[in-house]
Amino acid sequence: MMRNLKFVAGSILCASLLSTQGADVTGKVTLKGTPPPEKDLPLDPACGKLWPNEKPKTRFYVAGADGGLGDVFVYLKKDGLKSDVPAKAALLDQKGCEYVPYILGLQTGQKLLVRNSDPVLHNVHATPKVNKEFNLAQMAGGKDLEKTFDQNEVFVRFKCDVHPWMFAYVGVVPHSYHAVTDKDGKFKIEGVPAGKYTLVAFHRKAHGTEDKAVTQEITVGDSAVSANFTVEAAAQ
Ligand SMILES: [Cu+2]
Repeated sequence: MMRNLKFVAGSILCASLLSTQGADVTGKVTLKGTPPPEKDLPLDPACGKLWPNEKPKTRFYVAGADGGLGDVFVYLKKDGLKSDVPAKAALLDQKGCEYVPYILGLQTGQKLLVRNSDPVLHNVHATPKVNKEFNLAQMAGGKDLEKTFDQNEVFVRFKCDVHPWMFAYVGVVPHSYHAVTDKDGKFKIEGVPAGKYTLVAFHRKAHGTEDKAVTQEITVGDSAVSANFTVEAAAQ
């Protein structure tokens, strides 16, 4: 009898968790057209030493073998859509005199750590249009910078004032329903509450500005939703 009661209680708990956890939105972004060839980064000698073999190139279009497009910022848009600020910080690293990742999603109010993993000095310079600008030197081995942004802004550009080829773009949105496509163009946004949303796929180089991003209307229920996009390479 006791065992049955426990089983029933467990089932009810599972059912309630399911209804509040929401569904996943997954999909793939495919590149159409041929982007211009990537250019070598004009590394200085100190940074060049960090790349003894293959030299790094620009990361304007990161396309996978079967046409998947990486570094696309995919996120939900809906008036008033909010979620709890994640306790986990997002990380923007500097490695090999590049920002890693190149495209990063962040929630308003969420902690962003900026790390220097290089044996050289960097100068972390955020150049937002809406949020507050900052410009901070970060020594080799220096401790992580901790920053937050309190306004929505896609994207906040990061540059380095020591190395003029270093850039990163941080998409700041008011909720955690965002993702960046991996090198094969795949994305997954987890735990979306039931409802109707606009799903946005924004590629910095192909679209230029957020208003030119591709979108689709989706309805999320209890089960996973799949949504695919095609992004056309910008005219050369
Ligand atoms: Cu730098």
